[in-house]
Amino acid sequence: HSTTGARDDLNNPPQKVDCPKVSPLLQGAKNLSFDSSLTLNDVVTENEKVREGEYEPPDCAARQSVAILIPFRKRERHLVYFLHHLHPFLQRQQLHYAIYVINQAGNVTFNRAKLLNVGYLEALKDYSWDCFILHDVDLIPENDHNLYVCEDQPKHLMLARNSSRYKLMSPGNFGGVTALTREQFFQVNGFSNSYWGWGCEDDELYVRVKLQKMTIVRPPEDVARYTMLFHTRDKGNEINEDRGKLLRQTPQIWRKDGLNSCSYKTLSIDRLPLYVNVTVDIGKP
Ligand code: UDH
Repeated sequence: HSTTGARDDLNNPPQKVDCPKVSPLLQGAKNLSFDSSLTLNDVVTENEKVREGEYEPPDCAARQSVAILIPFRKRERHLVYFLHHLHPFLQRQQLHYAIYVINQAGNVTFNRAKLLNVGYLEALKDYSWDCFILHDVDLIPENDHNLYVCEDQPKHLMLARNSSRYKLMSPGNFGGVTALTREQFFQVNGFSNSYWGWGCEDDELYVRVKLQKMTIVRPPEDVARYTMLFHTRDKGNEINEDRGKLLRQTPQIWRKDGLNSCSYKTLSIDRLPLYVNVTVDIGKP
């Protein structure tokens, strides 16, 4: 494609050149701060270039279009910090991206995995995203060399947290923040919809990936570091006592329990300035 923008014809706008392989805007490791007086409105003001949760680099064509999917219920304070840090972080990486918050309606048991399936299906109605980042709201990346793009294999991005003194996660861990292409997530049939409450839905995705003979790629250990926002166990997300039994059934059930069986009712889609808020009734256990 063209590399000069000489002609500025409305019907034929100049094509942008590809963004460089390594963004010149990266800053490396950062000490993050969390100001308790920060409001969502402040973050909106900081991010005027974000429209309905979406952003594109102004001067170059992003190498990937990435949907960030956040499973969510009643973590408003965490979300303010998340948006405050993540929007500039993603912009420094010169990505075309949008943030989707998948908000579970009602008070029945939380289901992180099913919410992420819903996020994938709903986001694809907006745009044919190349890459999906499945992201807990309480994890904030500390180093912008931790690239929020997909690779030819599924990627695990959260390898160490301040809360565990940056001790490396075990190689079998696939939780917190992961990146799968549209095709990879489709190939494993997404997550199981059957994990109500806390635990093992991320291990189950790992098994699905392995059953497809895919491998897991990881960023360098020193960049895959996160600050975890403090919280206690949420009401409605108690430990799932069936998780071990369910996990052993993965080889038998993955084909019929996943994206292809994810039934839900979308209650609202609010295109807010900094994110798309999808409120969904996902049923009950
Ligand atoms: N989440 C919500 N609302 C909830 C439950 C979970 O938004 O009520 C989302 C949120 O994105 C969160 C993610 O699901 O980051 C994972 O849930 P979690 O943070 O509860 O899981 P984690 O393993 O913590 O981080 C488990 C309980 C830890 C208790 C710690 C006591 N020291």
